[in-house]
Amino acid sequence: MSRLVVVSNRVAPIKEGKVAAGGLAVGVYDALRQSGGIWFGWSGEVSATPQTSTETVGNITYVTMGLTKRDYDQYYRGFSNATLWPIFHYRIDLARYNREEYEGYRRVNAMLAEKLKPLLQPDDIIWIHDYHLIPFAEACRMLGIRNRIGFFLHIPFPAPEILTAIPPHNELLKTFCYYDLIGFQTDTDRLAFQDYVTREVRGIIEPDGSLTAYGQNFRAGVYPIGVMPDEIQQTAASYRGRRQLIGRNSEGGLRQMIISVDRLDYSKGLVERFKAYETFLDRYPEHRRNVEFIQIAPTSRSDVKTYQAIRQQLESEAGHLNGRLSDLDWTPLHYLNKSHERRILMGLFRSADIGFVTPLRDGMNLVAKEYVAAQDPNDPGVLVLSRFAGAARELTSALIINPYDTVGMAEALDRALRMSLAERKDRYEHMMRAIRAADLGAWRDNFLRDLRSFVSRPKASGTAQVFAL
Ligand code: ADQ
Repeated sequence: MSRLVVVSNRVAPIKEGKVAAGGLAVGVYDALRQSGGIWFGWSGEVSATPQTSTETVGNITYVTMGLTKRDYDQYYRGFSNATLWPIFHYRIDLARYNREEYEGYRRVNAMLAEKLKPLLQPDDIIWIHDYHLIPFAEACRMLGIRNRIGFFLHIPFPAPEILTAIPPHNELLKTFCYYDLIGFQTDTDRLAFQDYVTREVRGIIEPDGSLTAYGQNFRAGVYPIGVMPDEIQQTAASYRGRRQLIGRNSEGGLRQMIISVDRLDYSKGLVERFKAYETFLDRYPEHRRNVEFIQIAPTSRSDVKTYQAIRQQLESEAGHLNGRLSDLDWTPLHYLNKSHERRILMGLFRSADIGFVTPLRDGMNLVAKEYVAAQDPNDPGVLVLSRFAGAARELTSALIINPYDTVGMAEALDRALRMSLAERKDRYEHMMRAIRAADLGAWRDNFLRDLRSFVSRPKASGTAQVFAL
């Protein structure tokens, strides 16, 4: 089997025997272990004289490099996280565009491709991950790299009208066409991409379903990322610290528990969620003192301005809610800015009566799947899930909410807390079937199978007219 070369913004080596980290890292690691290969990317270091480091463990070589402050500011903090991330999550209002940052983004992609080139063997398969690296294949092709290259977009692909807010959208989209295969989380994302290709740049859909644009022939498919349900179930069931966080109600019973776990990001809908919880306590006062909400949200990208603003806003919302409603023996909202061990998170998921997952926009949202997989099959909790998470396409038996509808979310919380065991089990079983059918192994295997088997059409096929603008 040909070697696999994975390129992602960050490289997450997993040590043998250690408890598995989050989904993506495990899927990539397993794929690399199967075929041997290289995991290549940024080390997370920023310095005046960036170093490259190489470490081989078993059949995987980890190659990481540092970035200069200028590269970091322009490529990572700038174009990736202040332009692409908000626009791809439909937040034009939070996006900024700066031409130097875009040039820095292109420059770092080209620099990474150059560093990768000498490490490649002719039949290596290259798998690129996420929005930081969209132009990577084009940079490789410019260097004469002819290997098969696939790309997986972990975040949503926006509707063309939103995407065109990025001034060099045409140039950026052109770089997508140098991949052999582009993977999306949902069909909505794939269709938005196809829409852009066919309408904005007049690319065409070939009879075999592949796309031709800018003189390139490539394929776009849907590969929803999944979790490892058995591993989660085991980890969750073995956690012994259950419910240590939760207080007791006036009758001495354990309070009901709602849990949310997210990176602290404006796309996750935390402000709307806090408001919905407050509305729920106001509209259904009978639940007061009988329920506690735990929100775990470690800070991320804290040097990007919009992330500092959302953090402040959440602290103020949480303070307001607890100040208004808490009692000496009851704190309605526990807002924790810490990262937690995976073992503890899965145990908390299992203990919680509701998984409250309400992003305004999310590529997939693995927390939704992890919450369901962690449940006790004999007494499962209820998933309350935003229609704007990719996961809502598969987890149709969750209570699906619209995160812009505060009262609707409050009603869903009330309904979930009152739901009969029979209905909870029905919904859980249905969701578990979906989770098993599209687990992490299926995501990895299906993508790599399609990438390995794709044969591009000859450039000037009889029916294909190419309109390269
Ligand atoms: P994220 O936006 O980071 O991922 P998500 O899919 O929920 O979002 O994945 C987060 C992962 O980190 C989960 O495995 C979760 O358990 C873990 N995690 C979150 N908070 C944690 C904490 N406090 N402590 C420890 N672990 C924590 C991006 C896209 C998503 C897409 C994924 C994978 O934005 O839409 O689902 O990639 O493709």
